[in-house]
Amino acid sequence: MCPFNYDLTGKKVFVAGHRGMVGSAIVRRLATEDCEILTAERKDTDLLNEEQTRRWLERHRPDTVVLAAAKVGGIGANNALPVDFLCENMRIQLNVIQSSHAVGVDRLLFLGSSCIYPKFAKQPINEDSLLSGALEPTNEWYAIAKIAGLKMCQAYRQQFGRDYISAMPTNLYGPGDNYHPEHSHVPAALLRRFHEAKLADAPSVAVWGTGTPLREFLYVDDMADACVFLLKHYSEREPINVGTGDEVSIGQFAAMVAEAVGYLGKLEFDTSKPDGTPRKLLDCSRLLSLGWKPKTSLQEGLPKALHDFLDGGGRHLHVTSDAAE
Ligand code: GFB
Repeated sequence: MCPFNYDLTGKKVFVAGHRGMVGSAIVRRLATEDCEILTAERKDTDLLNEEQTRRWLERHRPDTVVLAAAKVGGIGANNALPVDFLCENMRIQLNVIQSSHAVGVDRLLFLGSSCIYPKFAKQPINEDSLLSGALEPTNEWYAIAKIAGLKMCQAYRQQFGRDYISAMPTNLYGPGDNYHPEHSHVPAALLRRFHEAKLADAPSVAVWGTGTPLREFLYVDDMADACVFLLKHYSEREPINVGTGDEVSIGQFAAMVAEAVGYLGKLEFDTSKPDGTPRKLLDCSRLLSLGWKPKTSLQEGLPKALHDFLDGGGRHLHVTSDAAE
């Protein structure tokens, strides 16, 4: 159980990236706490702009910052846009973390990604395997930026005593996802593609890669719950993994999505597309030992994600970024 306790009561909590899948889930979750939630609209405050970020933080002076703003996307987007993934993420992190320190924010939660760990890390992946081997090439740009972000948190802790912490989520899915056909992550991509194939009565549908890679999927509202838990109970230099402990092959996952959608055609693996990392199951014993665990199984979460897709219609179809994961 956790000895550290941070009381959110009456605190001003800035959620950077509140329009993204993770940021919006964190706002939903924080709404159940007795705190004041602050958000900044991109049209007024662009977190890629240092001056605008600094001015916003000076004006609002939050007690706590959750950095959920990022350029995100699946394997296709990471491969196609390395400059965007590296530079935009580095810039957002620099602006938000530096300015938070400058205006006196003492507590900040940075959200990274399981792709920070080496491609062939020992499984399940422990936080200590950071920087112990080469990264997966399809997402090394994003991974390098996220590693820099968590290192910034550690550096501000070491040099200025700031209580800046980092959480590393596994692959996320759920309401507010990006349903872009090429740039999304696998859950949103397949929900959309299978739904469209069902409507078109298509005899078969493509699934990228060989179907053999293993992935762990966490429902985004569970991730948001973990973030609030960590804000309240975690105050260490080391990053902390957030996952479910369960993994499925992409082939099994595709079959589950097809079932949730009600698509009865054939799944065809397109091996001209990349598989990415073969396996990345997180070791979440550090988080479990503090007393947190996920609630939503894939069987429960996938229908909710499908509902969001059907409900949102075209709302998300052309969004390419702004959530962290
Ligand atoms: O979700 P995804 O892009 O993330 O792909 P990664 C996961 C697996 O699903 C890969 C396969 O093996 C893909 O080849 N897949 C099958 C598909 N069909 C599709 C499809 O239609 N779209 C997509 N996107 N994948 C990401 C990183 O890697 O993980 C990010 O690129 C981030 O930077 C995220 O770290 C958590 O797990 O491969």
